[in-house]
Amino acid sequence: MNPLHLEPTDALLIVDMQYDFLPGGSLGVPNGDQVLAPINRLLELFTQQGLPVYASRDWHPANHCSFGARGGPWPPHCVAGTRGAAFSDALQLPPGATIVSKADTADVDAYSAFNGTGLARQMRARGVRRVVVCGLATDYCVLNTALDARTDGFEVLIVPEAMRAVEVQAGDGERAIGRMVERGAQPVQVDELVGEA
Ligand code: VGL
Ligand code: ZN
Repeated sequence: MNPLHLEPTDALLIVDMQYDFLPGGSLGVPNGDQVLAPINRLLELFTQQGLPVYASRDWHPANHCSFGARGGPWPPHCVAGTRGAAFSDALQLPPGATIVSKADTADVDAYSAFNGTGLARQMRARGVRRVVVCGLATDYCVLNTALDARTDGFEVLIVPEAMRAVEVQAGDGERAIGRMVERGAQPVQVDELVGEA
């Protein structure tokens, strides 16, 4: 395997590891719990290296426009302050992690952690140039987050083993990975990532 050295300008961005997206949650992603172990390995690596960690969360009001009652495509999920909106306790977030709440007003949805959050500005202010993206779900929030990271000028590494897809249609996960790669995101395995050179 090709060792890929982390750099001081790297950041980890964990997308939406919340109970409602895990099996048993109101919008449970199939096998979503399988990403906890690889994400915790990424967390250990980034924390050891003193690199910044960002964790996004879907943080909807109870009357959010993406919910069926308002004509949206999804069951109610990740209502701010509820258990379903909490990060999984199995996710070993370090105390210094930056939490990024998104889609937190009733009439706007945002799949991307960069959409309406000021995240790009925050990252740039911290000197981040490359973002390692993982989490849930590959075909919605991970996809849009990785594409926005590219649009905002960041280099992007994606970690397929550390993401899972909703797959409203079979193949959506693989198609999403293809779209990210097409836009310059580079797939990597956790085992390939090693400490700063
Ligand atoms: C997501 C559907 C609705 C996600 C969020 O985190 O991928 N998917 N809201
Ligand atoms: Zn949502």
